[in-house]
Amino acid sequence: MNVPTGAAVIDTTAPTIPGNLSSTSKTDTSISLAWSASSDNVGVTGYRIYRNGTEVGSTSTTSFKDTGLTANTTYTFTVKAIDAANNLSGLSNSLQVKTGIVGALANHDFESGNLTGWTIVSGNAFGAGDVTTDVNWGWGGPFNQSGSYHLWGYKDGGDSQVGVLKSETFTLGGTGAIDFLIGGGNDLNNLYIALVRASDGVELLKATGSNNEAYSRIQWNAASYVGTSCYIKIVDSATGGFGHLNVDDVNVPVVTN
Ligand SMILES: [Ca+2]
Ligand SMILES: [Ca+2]
Ligand SMILES: [Ca+2]
Repeated sequence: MNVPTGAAVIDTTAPTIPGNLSSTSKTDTSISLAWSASSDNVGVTGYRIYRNGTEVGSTSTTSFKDTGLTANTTYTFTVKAIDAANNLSGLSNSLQVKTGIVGALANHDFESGNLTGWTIVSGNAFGAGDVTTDVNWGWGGPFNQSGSYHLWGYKDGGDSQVGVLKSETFTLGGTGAIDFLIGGGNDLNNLYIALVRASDGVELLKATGSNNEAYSRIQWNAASYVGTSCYIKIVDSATGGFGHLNVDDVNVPVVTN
């Protein structure tokens, strides 16, 4: 290139149009987007993201999370690439995405009278025979369960059984506030309920009982995991005295379409 010394090279060539704009995940209040990179004669410096035609953010990467949205609402997204000389590409493909709504975990209160919505991962500590309407445990009471049915791990098989039960897999929504009733033995290593990240099985939050058959309510702040695919896991690896767990009314804000 023959450029006079001291003269600026003026770049007037815009980047190529970003391709394949798609949604990678969503909650009731956010939508995550991704697209394929643009190219440019000098270099792409970033991307501008438009929601319903209004710019809502920019990024130097090829993904963006739009937040603060309204549940159950359809939004239209487009993206443009930009270079160092502020040349803007044309608009990407237009993508319509509807935010989710927040619902309850399937059979979160065991009011079906069985383990519908839950999966026995291993063992027999938790079975349909443990879902009971009992209000007393035989030598005392009451449990103070929610509604009629609850999961009394001792009911069918006593303390000696071990096993693992899990809920459906869900995307955590709302504010990430989770609460549930728990009773039974106190052993955080062997008797616990956990919020588990589905992608790698990591237990994000855990709680155990307090050596009391009656229920206590536990509250978790899982705000930092909103948008994450998770499930609830209930574990009994204990076989001795108070080697069981009781669970009911597992309130989780779950994103549904
Ligand atoms: Ca350029
Ligand atoms: Ca119940
Ligand atoms: Ca047990």
